[in-house]
Amino acid sequence: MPFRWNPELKPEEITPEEWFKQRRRLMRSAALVGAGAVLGVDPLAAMEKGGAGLGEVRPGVVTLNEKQTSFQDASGYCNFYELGSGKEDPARQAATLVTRPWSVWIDGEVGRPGRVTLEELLKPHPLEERVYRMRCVEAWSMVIPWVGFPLAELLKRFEPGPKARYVAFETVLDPERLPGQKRELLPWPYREGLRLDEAMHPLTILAVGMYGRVLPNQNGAPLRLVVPWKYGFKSIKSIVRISLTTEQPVTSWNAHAPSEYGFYANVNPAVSHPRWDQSKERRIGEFLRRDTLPFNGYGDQVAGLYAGMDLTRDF
Ligand SMILES: Nc1nc2c(c(=O)[nH]1)N[C@H]1C(S)=C(S)[C@@H](COP(=O)(O)O)O[C@H]1N2
Ligand SMILES: [Mo]
Repeated sequence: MPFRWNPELKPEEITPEEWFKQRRRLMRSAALVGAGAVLGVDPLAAMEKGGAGLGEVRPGVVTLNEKQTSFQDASGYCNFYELGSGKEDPARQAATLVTRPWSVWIDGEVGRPGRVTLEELLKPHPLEERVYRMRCVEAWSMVIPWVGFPLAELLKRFEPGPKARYVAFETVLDPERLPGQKRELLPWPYREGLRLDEAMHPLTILAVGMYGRVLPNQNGAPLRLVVPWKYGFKSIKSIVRISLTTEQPVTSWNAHAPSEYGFYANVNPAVSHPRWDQSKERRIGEFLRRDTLPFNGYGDQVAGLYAGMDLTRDF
């Protein structure tokens, strides 16, 4: 059963334009008084106000000595089919995605299933910055400083049961907020899945921000997955449901075109895609293409998860 947006969760009496104005005000006062003083140290408070900042963000354990993609490119060149299939559509249509109030269902094989508000979900988890390489199956890549926390920490809180083997994720299903869902581009809601050990891997994070600020809607606000050794489509946006399952979950791209998009979707220069060469990539903002690395360069950390598997078959 797909998770339908529950209309009983009354949106606050606040329109996207008001959000925007409020945010501008906040940014202006932040510039005058100093960000710390205005935004405070509570990331939730800052987010609730629609603030541009996230409050306190720790430097992450994972960083990269590579040039970061500009914020403008990372927030302007997006894949988010629910907000249009062109790369610039999501940024243009971002305001239709109202992200407050927001809650997430955690269900399936967990000891403590239930619905939690975004605020409750984030409260126990300190935010940190992680600079990750991201590689889209369309052969472009970016380097993005995400702000988030390990998915493993969240899953542990809800106590995965002994039968849990996979984690399934769903994006909000609401054609008013995500008008692309009025067209049959993909089976909606957008769904993704990971094996439990992939989900628990310390590189796998849930992001609520990037470049030190709250995630722009087009990048998957208010909560998205980031799995840096897999093709971009695994990093599902605007999550409203996380289910622990025994069976391998259905994923939207795999259901749409199984010969093109596998369940694993590990970045692999040796396995070609019918439409895009996976051996090279164009880093957004650069001219010359560069070689794509196995597991997107994270092989030392993650290759062990796939020991004994044939990755040309389980692509
Ligand atoms: N819900 C949802 N999540 C999604 C997508 C989408 O269309 N819908 N696109 C995916 C793809 S193909 C990529 S490459 C990344 C892009 O993330 P970005 O736009 O923040 O760079 O988001 C992924 N997550
Ligand atoms: Mo992608």
